[in-house]
Amino acid sequence: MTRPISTDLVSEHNRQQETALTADYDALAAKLARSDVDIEQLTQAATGFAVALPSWGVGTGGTRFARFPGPGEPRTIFEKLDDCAVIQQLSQATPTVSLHIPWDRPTDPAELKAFAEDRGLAFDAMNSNTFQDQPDQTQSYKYGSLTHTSEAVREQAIKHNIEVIELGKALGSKALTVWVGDGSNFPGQQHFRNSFSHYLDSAKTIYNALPKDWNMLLEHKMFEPAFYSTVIQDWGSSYLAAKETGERCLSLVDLGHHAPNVNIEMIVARLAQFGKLGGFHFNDSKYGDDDLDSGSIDPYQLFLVFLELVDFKAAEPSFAPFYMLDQSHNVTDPVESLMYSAAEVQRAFIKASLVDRSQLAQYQADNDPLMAQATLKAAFNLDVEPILQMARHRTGGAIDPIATYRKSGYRANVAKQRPASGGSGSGIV
Ligand SMILES: [Mn+2]
Repeated sequence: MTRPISTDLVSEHNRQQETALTADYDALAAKLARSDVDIEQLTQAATGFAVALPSWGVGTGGTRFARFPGPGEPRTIFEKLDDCAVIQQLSQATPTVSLHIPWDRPTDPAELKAFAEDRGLAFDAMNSNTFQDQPDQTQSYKYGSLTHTSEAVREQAIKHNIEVIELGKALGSKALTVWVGDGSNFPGQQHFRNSFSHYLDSAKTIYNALPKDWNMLLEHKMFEPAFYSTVIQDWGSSYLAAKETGERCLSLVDLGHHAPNVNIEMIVARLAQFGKLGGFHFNDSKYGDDDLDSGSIDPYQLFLVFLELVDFKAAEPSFAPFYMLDQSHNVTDPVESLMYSAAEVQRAFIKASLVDRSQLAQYQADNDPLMAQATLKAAFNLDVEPILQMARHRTGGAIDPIATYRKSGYRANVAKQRPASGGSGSGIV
């Protein structure tokens, strides 16, 4: 297997921190044992946790105003996978990559699959793109795609999604994520019911091309690029569309795609309860769809989302949603942001797993709100870093991924090999 970072360097870095880690881990184990919690079970849970990397996330993103590319940006899907391999090697929490077509369209899927496997990577959900025009296409998506008033445009968009499924089959993917920017900027511009009907018809046609062991994930977003109405704007529209489309068609929740202050964890609970929660795009935001790093603004919200996921998984062991990071890195090294974010998502999962469920149920039954929330806070306030560090250490990752990465000089090396170009397909989805 190709290891982008010297394993000697990783081992050496880990050796320097091993004594401190052992002391911290033992202390935490003793603390948890006093509450009858076995630290080893949590470490195993951390080891088994995985979140997919967005291929578009390893390039520098941007805003509507500007993009400031960093050194050594990946220019091809192969270079993107090289960067993803670094993240996986050091973090041990990101074994899969979510591709975006056409940005990542391979000329030879078998070659790409072998290249990924050699770097310890597999492919997660495939993403289609009908929110921008490609040079070779005959119809324009300026006024919509799957919901367009013109049948020819809708057919072109459907055909593209089916092509993405075919590519995904060759790559070993098991899901198609569909997001459309379709909507309107003026009241009266679009007939609400007709556009939604077009969406349902298009989604059903795509669904019929889906292999039996695949899921179709519908991503909703409140606004942008359409600023008055968006066809799949909220979880209600997403749920209705998923329900109408078919059993294996599920809703995907992107944490940034909601109105400010919306109770996202309750949306998660609702969709899960009715069997329609299929996946996540993790990121964080302050004002809108900011695509900031996961857990950077509101780690408590991330924890509360995982509280619902862990609770539902306990009730329905077959529950296995697709987890993906979906962030735009404007001012950081994307490799560092993705390693840090993967750990933040993993941390929220471990903290949610720590909550004393039976105690919480008792406080809920007793109508004791103060102690109910204190039960959540007791888990949230606990520093579980030694668990994450130990999980990485035992699986060949880095105890401190960022420090090890910086020491490796990877970014400076690729900057020499990858002269600045116009930039590859990266940005905000
Ligand atoms: Mn997204």
